[in-house]
Amino acid sequence: MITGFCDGFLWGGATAANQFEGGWDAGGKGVSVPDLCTNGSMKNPKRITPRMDPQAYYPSHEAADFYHHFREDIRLLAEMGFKVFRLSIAWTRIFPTGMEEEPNEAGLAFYDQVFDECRKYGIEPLVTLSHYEMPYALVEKCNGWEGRACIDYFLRYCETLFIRYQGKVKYWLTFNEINAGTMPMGNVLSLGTVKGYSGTIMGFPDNPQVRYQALHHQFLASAKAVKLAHERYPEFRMGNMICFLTTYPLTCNPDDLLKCQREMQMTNWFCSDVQVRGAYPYYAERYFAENGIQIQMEEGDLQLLKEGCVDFYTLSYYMSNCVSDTQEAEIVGGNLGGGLKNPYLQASDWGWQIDPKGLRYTLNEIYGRYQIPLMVVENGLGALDKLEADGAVHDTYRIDYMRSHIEQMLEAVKDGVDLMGYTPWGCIDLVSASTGEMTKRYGMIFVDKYDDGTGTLERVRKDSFFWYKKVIASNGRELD
Ligand code: BGP
Repeated sequence: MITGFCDGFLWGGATAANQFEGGWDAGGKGVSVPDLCTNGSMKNPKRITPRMDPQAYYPSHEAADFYHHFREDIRLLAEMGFKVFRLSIAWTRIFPTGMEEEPNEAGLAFYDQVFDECRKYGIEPLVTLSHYEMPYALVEKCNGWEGRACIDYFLRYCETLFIRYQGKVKYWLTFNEINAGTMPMGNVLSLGTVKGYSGTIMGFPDNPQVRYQALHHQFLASAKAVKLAHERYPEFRMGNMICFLTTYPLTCNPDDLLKCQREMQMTNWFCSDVQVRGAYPYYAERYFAENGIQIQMEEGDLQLLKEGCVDFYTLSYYMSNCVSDTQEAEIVGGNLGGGLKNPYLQASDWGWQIDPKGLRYTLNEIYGRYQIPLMVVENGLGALDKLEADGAVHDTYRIDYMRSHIEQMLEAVKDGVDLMGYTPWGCIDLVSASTGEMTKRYGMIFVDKYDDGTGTLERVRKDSFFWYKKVIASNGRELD
């Protein structure tokens, strides 16, 4: 029986360009969808504006300013003992409108420096090609991913990155949380199907036909990128990325169980069935028919999906929810979508239900279905941290959260799951994707930056920094 994390387990942390980098117009960078998203909160949802509103505050513009702090930040990650650093490349830094023939050299040079800095400390970069940030010019041109033309624009971008960084990057993820496209929130976050829209990100008039068509184009783009990598760069390892929203039936009434199964299928399994198995799953046909969805395909599309299957499966896991077809229950919030309250679980300050054992269950379910290596590339607790007068941040609640999830990952490993690594979210404080807040902090490193844009941007090691350092040094054996 396996008794611990494998040698070479990839311990690290995760970020995304639009929430972390800042420098939104530096070095020739173009405007992306999140650059037009204002700040918000749980009560006041953030808005997207088709043009910059001089009265509004746009948190991505400076974010945590990794753009100007990357050397210091990577040094701190190295001090924690990181083996891997998950980051995304901003498409608009490389192709400002997404449509140029030639890439922007200043953007490419920036990531050269970042990867060189990682390598200096023996940190393996794990690069997300697209993390919630479509070039806004492509929204205007073809309503984001609804336009089939995006596939070729994206491929040119991927090819440019593969050529440039082939000696520096081995692990790639195609689309962050691609299953966001199965939910209305996906319109703004991942699909860019918001041409001309001005309003809150929740208030967007959803059209499932458009969403699933756009998602089909993302599937093809992902498959093409994977196929290209496999053909030309056999040393690359290509992964998908799913926002895993673990769902339980609220009761043992068979109607609740069937509802739960349907939700698990279309929310969690649908996209990875396409990306791992290379074909639309059987249950999608009925869902499409009953929801008036007809996906337009061209000859060769289905073949391409077969030829672009990923090598490993990655997920974000923060919480679980219940569903019921038979009973009313309190509604709780959550990542991309909420659900019903589980009486056995506690929730975070933002209402996300904390469920470490659900992670063990989830990893077993995924591995049982696909039997390819897995990696948890996001997990963590968004919390209100306090910088004390003595300069410390005592985030014991975060340590408790992480410890309990790592313990359950270890149980999953003992169960026989092939787990490659763990990159908790927002290892350095950054902007929240759902609310645009800075106060919703995930990091083990505090960034002196606040919701109104003030702050010195100074970096401070939290208590969790020292704890996680010990965890990594002991390969997950010392969790106290
Ligand atoms: C995931 C996203 C991340 C990240 C995280 C936490 O859905 O991939 O970009 O932000 O959730 O969510 P939030 O920032 O809304 O707390």
